Amino acid sequence: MAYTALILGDSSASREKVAACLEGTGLIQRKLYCKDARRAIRWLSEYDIDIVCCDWRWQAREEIADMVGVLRRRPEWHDLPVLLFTRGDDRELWMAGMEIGVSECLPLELAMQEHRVKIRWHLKNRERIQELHKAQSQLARIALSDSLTGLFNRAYFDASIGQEIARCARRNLSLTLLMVDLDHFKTINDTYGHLAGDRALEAVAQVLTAQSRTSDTVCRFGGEEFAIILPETSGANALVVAERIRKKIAALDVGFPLTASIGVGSAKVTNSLTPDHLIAEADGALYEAKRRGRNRVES
Ligand code: GH3
Ligand code: MG
Ligand code: MG
Ligand code: MG
Repeated sequence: MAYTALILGDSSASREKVAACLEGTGLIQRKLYCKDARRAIRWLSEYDIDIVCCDWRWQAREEIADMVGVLRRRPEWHDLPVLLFTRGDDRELWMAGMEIGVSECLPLELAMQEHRVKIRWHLKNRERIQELHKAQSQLARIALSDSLTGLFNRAYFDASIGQEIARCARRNLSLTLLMVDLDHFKTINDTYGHLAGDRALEAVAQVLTAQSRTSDTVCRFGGEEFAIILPETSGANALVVAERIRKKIAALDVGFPLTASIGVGSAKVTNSLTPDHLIAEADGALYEAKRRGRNRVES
């Protein structure tokens, strides 16, 4: 593996010394140099940097402390190795460095073999942490999505409806919830089989995703019921969206006729609005759509 290092030092002599140290490890392929911490932060956001190496002098401590503080507060840099190179093994200086969040303090004069071992450990450690993060976000995604349709699942819906209500309440906005329920789906399963039913659910999910905005949250609420949260959307605008969805579902070719009924629940959001309130409103409208013959939108 070849890594990129960012070398921070306020004189070219000090930067050269640090560079020579890194050179000797044989691990670093690319080196970027900079003189001040502000530029270091800019370069960290522009380049793919694996390790930061600073020349630590007591005079530069505040600047370095600020930079490390910024790095440790940002998730993307939280685990970035930051090494401080010092002249001699000044334990006081090292403790100060570790206190502000640096990964390791090394004397510039240390034997190259030891530098190499320590630097490699930090680079590998970061890779391990990044792999864990990746696995963690994959698990989170699985936990919150529906495996058949790829839509968000009920758990995600429950978490986000409350958040959306709070957000819209702060800004005094409208919020709409669409409840989409497929018509006579039990008969469809009984007639064409559950696998054909599953394919229909997938096709409907695609319609819902295609017809909604990125700010909308499309969820599989349960079985053959879907919920769409439309933030900052009035009931009148949502009716247009719902009608478009209804038509697109009816126009799908899944091998048999397929229609949906849609209930629209809308509210100008206040702090007293609860998720149950909005769900009950959309459910009531959905019930009305079913009662009036299905393949309809009601609000
Ligand atoms: P209505 O028009 O009143 O909504 O009638 P319906 O038959 O759709 O209503 P009901 O709620 O009685 O039936 C829903 C059916 O959806 C029953 C269940 O077998 C089916 N279903 C739920 N989840 C799935 C699924 O994951 N795959 C398949 N194929 N069918 C499902
Ligand atoms: Mg149902
Ligand atoms: Mg149904
Ligand atoms: Mg039913």
